Amino acid sequence: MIDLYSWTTPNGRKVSILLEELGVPYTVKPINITKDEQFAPDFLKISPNNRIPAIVDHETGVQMMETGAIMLYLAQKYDRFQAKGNAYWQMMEWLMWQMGGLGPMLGQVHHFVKYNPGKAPYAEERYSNEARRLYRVLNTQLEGRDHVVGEGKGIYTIADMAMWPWISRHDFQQIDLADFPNVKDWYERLLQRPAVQRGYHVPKKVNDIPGL
Ligand SMILES: N[C@@H](CCC(=O)N[C@@H](CS)C(=O)NCC(=O)O)C(=O)O
Repeated sequence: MIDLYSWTTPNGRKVSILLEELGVPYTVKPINITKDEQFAPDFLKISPNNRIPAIVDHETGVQMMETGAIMLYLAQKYDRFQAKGNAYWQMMEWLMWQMGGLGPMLGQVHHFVKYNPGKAPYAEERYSNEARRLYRVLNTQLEGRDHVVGEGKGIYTIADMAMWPWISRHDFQQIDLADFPNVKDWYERLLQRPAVQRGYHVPKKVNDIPGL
């Protein structure tokens, strides 16, 4: 059995969506980051960076923080939602792009534009421009494809699951998905998946899923 320590955020939802897609049993341990529960000593033993999500896999003894690592671990453990051959490295490429670019930059947009507007105009402009640039990159990658990686139409991998919860907050980022039609189609395609919908509402439902 896997314990998932998480909260209702894009990073948390990446892993709950993957666990729902895998259909494996897991127990959710809510860590309310609005109440600083991520700093509790017991949680720090699992996630020394005091961030959610984290997992403990009681079957293997593995405990981990960092979504990129957690998703690779789970994809490898169950041998699902990972590309093979050269496409494996393409999956790594886009997973790293999400971890180092899309997630952190959109996170900055949420911080400055959504939650602290007017306090730092330069930061608002810089991160909003960067967000639009990243949406353009993703839109180009999705041209003619159903998924971010793989040959032809592509295959559904952890790279898609890592990006989708960030794109689900396009309203926070003041992004109109109509400006990025390939991203919009991809977003709506994944939105129809029952596992994505279930994973979004972990550890609890706080709002309707945008676009549903
Ligand atoms: N690189 C980390 C980022 C995790 C992260 O930033 N989590 C946020 C929620 S989305 C958090 O726990 N924030 C609590 C805090 O800032 O103290 C990952 O991918 O797991």
